[in-house]
Amino acid sequence: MAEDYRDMWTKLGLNLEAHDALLQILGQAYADIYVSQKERPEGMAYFDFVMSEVHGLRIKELLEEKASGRKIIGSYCVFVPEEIALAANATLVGLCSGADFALEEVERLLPRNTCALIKSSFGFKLGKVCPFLEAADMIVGENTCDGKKKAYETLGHLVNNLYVMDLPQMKSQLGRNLLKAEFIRFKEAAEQLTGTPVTAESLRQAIDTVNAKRAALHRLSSLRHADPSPISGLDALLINQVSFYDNPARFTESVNTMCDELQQRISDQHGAFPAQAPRILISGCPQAVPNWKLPALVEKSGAVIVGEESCVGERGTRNLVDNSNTTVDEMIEALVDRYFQVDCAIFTPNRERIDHILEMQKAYKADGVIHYGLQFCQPYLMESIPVEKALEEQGIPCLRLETDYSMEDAGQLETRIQAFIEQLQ
Ligand code: BJ8
Repeated sequence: MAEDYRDMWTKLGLNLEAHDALLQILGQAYADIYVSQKERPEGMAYFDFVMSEVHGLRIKELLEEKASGRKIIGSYCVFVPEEIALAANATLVGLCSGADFALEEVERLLPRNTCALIKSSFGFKLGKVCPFLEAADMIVGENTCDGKKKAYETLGHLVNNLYVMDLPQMKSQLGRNLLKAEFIRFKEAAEQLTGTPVTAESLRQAIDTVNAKRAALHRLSSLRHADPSPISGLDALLINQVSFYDNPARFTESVNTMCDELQQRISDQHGAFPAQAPRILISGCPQAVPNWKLPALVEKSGAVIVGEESCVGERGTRNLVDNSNTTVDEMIEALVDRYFQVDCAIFTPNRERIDHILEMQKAYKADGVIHYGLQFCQPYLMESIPVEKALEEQGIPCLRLETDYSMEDAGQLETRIQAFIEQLQ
């Protein structure tokens, strides 16, 4: 890192030795997986820089925000509305849960058969290696899957200010009412944390900021409809991952600059992969940073990932909030309208998700779909079966994978992925 941040990390209470080890592994993985790619757009330089400074400059910025009176809220789920946090003078950051850490310690607190994402969130806390987590003034958990819901009961003893948001499980009127009540309760909690009331003006501005960020990501997605795709799936995933912790306005500008370049690439027929490369849609569990295992294996096998039906992808970003309202209450309604459409597998029934996968397959002209399920993730593994059936009915090849964050199964996965890709050619 350009500057020495060790003082800052010590003050945050990080375990410097463990943190050094983590950065070392991450730096190496990033060089091997990302920097080694060919035909990368120049605009990726910004995201490379953000990654290289993710525990440095970005944390320094957040601490400066805190010093000026702003608060930091950390979250694990795309149901937590960034708009409300921003309007209450707080910055929302995603707490990445994409790598194994301190597994032995984690498995003293959680059953072994807990998904890697939940274990990772504990590992980062127990190993004291996440400066975002340590810088956060409030951490928001949510009642989504049973694993997360129960794990937060234990996490509450490990972190200072855990706030748990209840979430509906059905897309009914009662479910919608619950989401609205919970958004209002979250607004009050954020206001109490920051001492800043949410006003119609601050909420409207926050809606505009987050809409602009999502619109830039929609633009990026639509450019990936092109054949050849102007950007690799790895790079597009990285941009989606960065969206969870970068400054929203700066991120939006950088994505739009990148999209200008991609537009030019499309006119020049300049792909990240050759035009005949098989096109893959990934669907399933979120791939939080630095979980790059699956896309690295797919793209190494010669296929290009053109879209992600995932919370770190289109499930998390699609739909904007109606910004034509004037009162806080109307704006909360508009937020509920938007967020209630997120088709997480915790909902039952969840036909919308299958329809969205079918829509995405068509729009992105995907030759096949890989369903990515984390081991022990009941909601997504259960849904992978009807997803596969719906795709098969349309004659679309589907490969269902179940994995975790370890590299132990990489060889086996690669063989299955290669066989699947061959079948598409
Ligand atoms: S809206 S997908 S971000 S809950 S992988 S922890 S489901 S056992 S992450 Fe998620 Fe919000 Fe839904 Fe999206 Fe549980 Fe499955 Fe683990 Fe998961």
